[in-house]
Amino acid sequence: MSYVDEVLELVKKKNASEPEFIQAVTEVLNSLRPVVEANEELYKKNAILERITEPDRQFMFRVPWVDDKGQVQVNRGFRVQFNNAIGPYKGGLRLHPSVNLGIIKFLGFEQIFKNSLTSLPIGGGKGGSDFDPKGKSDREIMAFCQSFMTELSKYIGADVDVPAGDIGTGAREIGFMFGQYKRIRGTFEGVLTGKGLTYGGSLARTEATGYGLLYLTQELMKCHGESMEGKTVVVSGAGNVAIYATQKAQQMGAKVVTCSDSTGWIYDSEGIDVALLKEVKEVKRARLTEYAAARPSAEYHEGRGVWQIKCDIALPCATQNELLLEDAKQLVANGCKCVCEGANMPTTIDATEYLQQNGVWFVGGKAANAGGVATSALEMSQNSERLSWSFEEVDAKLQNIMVNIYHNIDDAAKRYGMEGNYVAGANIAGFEKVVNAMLAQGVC
Ligand code: NDP
Ligand code: 2IT
Repeated sequence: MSYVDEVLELVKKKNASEPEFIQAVTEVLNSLRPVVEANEELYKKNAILERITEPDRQFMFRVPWVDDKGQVQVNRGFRVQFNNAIGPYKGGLRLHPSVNLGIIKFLGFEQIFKNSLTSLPIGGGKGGSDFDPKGKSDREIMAFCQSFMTELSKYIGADVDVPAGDIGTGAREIGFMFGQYKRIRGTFEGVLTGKGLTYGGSLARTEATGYGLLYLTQELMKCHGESMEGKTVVVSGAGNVAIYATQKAQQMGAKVVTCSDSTGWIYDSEGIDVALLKEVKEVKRARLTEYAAARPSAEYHEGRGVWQIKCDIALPCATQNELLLEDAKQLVANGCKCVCEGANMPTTIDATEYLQQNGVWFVGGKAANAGGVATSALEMSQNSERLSWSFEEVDAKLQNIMVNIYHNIDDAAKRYGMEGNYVAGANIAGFEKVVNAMLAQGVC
């Protein structure tokens, strides 16, 4: 049995109740086969694959808080510190009822490779809670965030582990958590990214994941002799990533005709009105039915369905496993040329393979959505030098990073005879840097 297969079996056995983690590891290890085969003896002797698939440590803790009725509620908090070979642990905090250890581990594992691809010195980590922010008052959100940070503050620090936003965690939650960290630890430091602009946040961090996704997509199109101008784009999600992906795609001359949330989706034949979407989702925190009610060109549908809309480019920006094999078939049948992932692992493995086999240019989230964490690392740099850069400066760095990521993953795929397989290219390019650092640092 090959070394990759041995470790895959081990991971499946040791983490049998964590399907998303197994899915993420399977995708990565399968695509690393040529690299591992070329270095099998060295990697095996040093247990590189066993070490990279086992978190450095994982914290699980009780998060008690009091709701508006005076009732004590209890949630479960998580932080997984996966690998710090190339820098402090870095990754978001997800607040969603579906959160469990396996989900946080899959996200933390992916973060190792993504963060390596940014070319900046950040390791991989992730955290969150099964807390549901929907329908909670600002006071309840604050009570939860303060309790969550009371425990989390023991394990993080500006040079140790730097959390940020993810699903359900935006500027409001980061603000409450930062305040509590400062109060408990007594230090004003860059312990979180995605902070408000008046207390150490970076310009362009809010926009960075969505904008970065489009900078990479544009470069991919350009390298295939195409442009974004006049293209029809289908986006899923209606949160931070989806909103700024839609905005940038439209600035590039494309027409984005869909968005979706956890209850339904919108088809807007005139193109999504970003200002209205922001008002509905960022200000009112309401459902997409309110978007449809305010916009005559929009149709609202219950459930899921954006992938049935004819498009040139599809950008899944909501959550994991939201683009299935049947959706991939529909996209191919409708002539879709390109799929770039704004979300983490939104496409199932069989759907990914179907898209690749049918000539769709497919870039996975580790490369395509790396602009968010890259800009978080730029926020860390600004905090360290106690300076703030202009929007244009940060945005220019972000563009440069995303264009470089595209060329690095393209080159890595070519080096191993897999031209056009950007999934393999991203996993290989991300892995190479981490493995070199692990080997240099000895057994740890
Ligand atoms: P938000 O919470 O801002 O938005 C998430 C969106 O996805 C919402 O519209 C939400 O619907 C929808 N959604 C969430 N869960 C589900 C579900 N189970 N089924 C259907 N729809 C769902 O999160 P982000 O935009 O920040 O994150 C989106 C994705 O991008 C995630 O995979 C995240 O890990 C990834 N990502 C985020 C980065 C960032 O910087 N924020 C960076 C890199 C990746 P509703 O409005 O009803 O809640
Ligand atoms: O998945 C991700 O890369 C994020 N949620 C952003 C992490 C970060 O530290 O900015």
